[in-house]
This record gives sequence, structure tokens and C-alpha cells, in this order.
Amino acid sequence: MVRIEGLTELSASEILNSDISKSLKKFLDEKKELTPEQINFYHNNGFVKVKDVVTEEYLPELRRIIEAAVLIRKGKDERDLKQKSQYEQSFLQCGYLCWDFPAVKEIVFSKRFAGIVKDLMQAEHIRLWHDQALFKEPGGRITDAHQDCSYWPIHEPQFTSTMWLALVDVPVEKGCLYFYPRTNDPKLREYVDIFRNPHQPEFLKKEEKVFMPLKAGEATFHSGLTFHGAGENKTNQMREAMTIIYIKDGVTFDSSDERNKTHTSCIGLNEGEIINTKYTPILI
Ligand SMILES: O=C(O)CCC(=O)C(=O)O
Repeated sequence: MVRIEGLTELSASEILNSDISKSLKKFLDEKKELTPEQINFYHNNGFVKVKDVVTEEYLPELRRIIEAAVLIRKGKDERDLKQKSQYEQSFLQCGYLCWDFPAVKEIVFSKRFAGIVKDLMQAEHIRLWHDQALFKEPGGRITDAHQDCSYWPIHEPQFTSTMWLALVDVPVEKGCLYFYPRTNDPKLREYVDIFRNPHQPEFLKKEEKVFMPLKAGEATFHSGLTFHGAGENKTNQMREAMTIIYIKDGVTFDSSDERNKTHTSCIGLNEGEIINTKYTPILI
């Protein structure tokens, strides 16, 4: 049974049917400056932590909107954790929220967030790939280590990036992410089937993991190539995170892997075409 403190399906609908505040809207378009050290760190290691991606003043409203969308999507699921598949025990996954809920679209289309990725990738323009809220339930299992690009039909995985935004404090014991530094090397590719039958790639067994506990409003950005996972949620509170995944404008559709070629964001594309569909607008 999915419960979010202080929310009912009725109040969640009311939140989602209201306009977001003018001040949050303005904040979501405000530039967030990165330091050259942060950009270098991202390039060298394949991930970086950024503070104050959402500041204290704006986080409560933003968090409530995402929570409301998650409750509407998952509130009718009566199963408890043990009745779910192994994959579903890792997180409540709610994708493409921005296309169902206009208030979430205001957040996902934020130029502040996309601008960080533009600077990290040193790109002319950034497109949306997709969004997904990832809430790990109390007692939720680990997220097995994987590379995101394994599941995406994109020829240029080095030009993909995920923002993982903590909506609440996420210490290690609540299931924060960890990264394997410098695994953003295009030569290191291995498909991990996190959905049905995860395994740990042999070469990762020798690598160090870097855990990334975050305060609410902080975020990590990681390349689609970087191997990463998350710990269990050992607390009795929900681990609440919102992710937005971005691609550099100009990346192309790779239809070679049967498992990925029907990805929603690529519907209608032919092999090698620039990814430019109704789901992947230019954000900045
Ligand atoms: O939130 C998690 O537990 C995993 C997140 C993840 O794998 C990702 O955002 O790429």
C-alpha cells in the first residue's frame, strides 16, 4: 500500500490541478552556476554532486507536486513490498509524469536543471529524454549496479545525463546512490538485466564505490555510461527522488538492440535518425 504523509488522492488531485506558484516558476528558470572544478569532475569521474539545485524556499512546493503525481499513479496499488517483483522492490518507478501532469511539466521543463546539464556536457542545446520519480519504499531492496545507457537506444551514450534530485534528505541508510568513478569510459559496456536477473559485472568487483548521501534539494548528475546503484532503504520513511534524463541535441537513434528499440521517447524513428520526437523537446 503506497502512502505519502499528509496526502490523499483528493488532495493530490487538487495540487496537480492548481497552477504552480509564480515564484517557483521563476526559480525554475534561474541559472545555476557551476564551477570549472565541478565540470571537470563530471568529465573525469562520470558524475558530480551539485548543492542547492533546489533551494530550501522552493523545495516544499516542488516536492509536494512530485509526491502528488506519485500518489495518483501508485495509490491504487494495494500490494505490500513483499508481494512485488524483485525489480519493483527497488523503487516505485513513475515515468513520463510531465506528460500527464502540467504542474510536473513545469518542473521537468526547468531551464535551471537543463542548464546545468548543458554546462556539464558543453552542449549547444539539450533535449528531454524522459522523467521518472524513483521513490524507494521503507524496507526497499538495493538498486543493482547498472549503466543507464544499456536500456536506451542511443548511439552516443556519452551525451546522456541523469539528474537525480533528492526531495528529502537521503543518507546512506535511506538508499542513496553510489557511483563507480571513471566507469564513464565508452569501452566499458555490459548489459545488466536489473528487471529480471541482475548480475554484478566481474570488473566492478575490484572497483571502489563512492556513496553520495544528499540533503534535500541537492542532486547528482551522472552520465548514461557511469555504473551506479543504490543501497537498501533501511529506514521507515520513503526515499523520495525525482530524476530527469537529458540528451544532447543531435544524438541519434540506435535500433540495433531489440530490447530497446521500442523505447517511448524514440517512437517513429528510423535507424540513425536524430532523436527529435514529441517526447524529446529542446529544453534549453
Ligand atoms: O534511484 C535509484 O535507486 C536508482 C536510480 C538510477 O539508477 C538512475 O537514476 O539512473
